[in-house]
Amino acid sequence: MALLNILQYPDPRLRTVARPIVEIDARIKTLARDMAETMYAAPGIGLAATQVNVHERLIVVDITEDHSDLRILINPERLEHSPQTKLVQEGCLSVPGMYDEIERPDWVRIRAINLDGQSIEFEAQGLLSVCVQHEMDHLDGRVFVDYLSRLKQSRIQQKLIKAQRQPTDSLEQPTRL
Ligand code: GNR
Ligand code: NI
Repeated sequence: MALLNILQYPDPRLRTVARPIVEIDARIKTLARDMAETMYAAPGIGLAATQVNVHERLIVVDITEDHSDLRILINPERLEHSPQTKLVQEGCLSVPGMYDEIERPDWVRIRAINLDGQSIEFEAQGLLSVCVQHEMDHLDGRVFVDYLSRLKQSRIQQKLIKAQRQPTDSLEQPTRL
């Protein structure tokens, strides 16, 4: 088991579009387990392989507090989504300390492959829906801040670049944009 390094916005590698996984071998199984461990340690409710600089279509999600509903999703696809949208506050492990409301479809129907190579389908709503959509965006090189105004995006970049120079600075307190 290993904790993986998480890329920080605005790292250009977060823009990479991930490739589909064609074989679930030992490397993919180890990656999935290391990603789950990294997500729980952060702590976070989801993690995309893109964030650990592996550009293959794998995400892990667990929105429970007791770590009882880990989903490892390979090549996830959105089959259907509700016409109605919802505004939910999001954050991202690659954009530490920054939170803002993002509008997304309220529910989604997802198809993916699990670690045993089986095709699975499920409907998600609420926080699970938000999280799965947020992770699938990472696989396509998108970060939640892309949905915010240019002004908010430049404020976030300034804060994170400043914090990277002065690691003790400013990220202690959550920033409402
Ligand atoms: O831990 C996370 N919390 C979260 C909260 C609201 C909406 C999305 C998320 S995902 C985030 C972890 C992360 O950055 N995954 O890519
Ligand atoms: Ni994220």
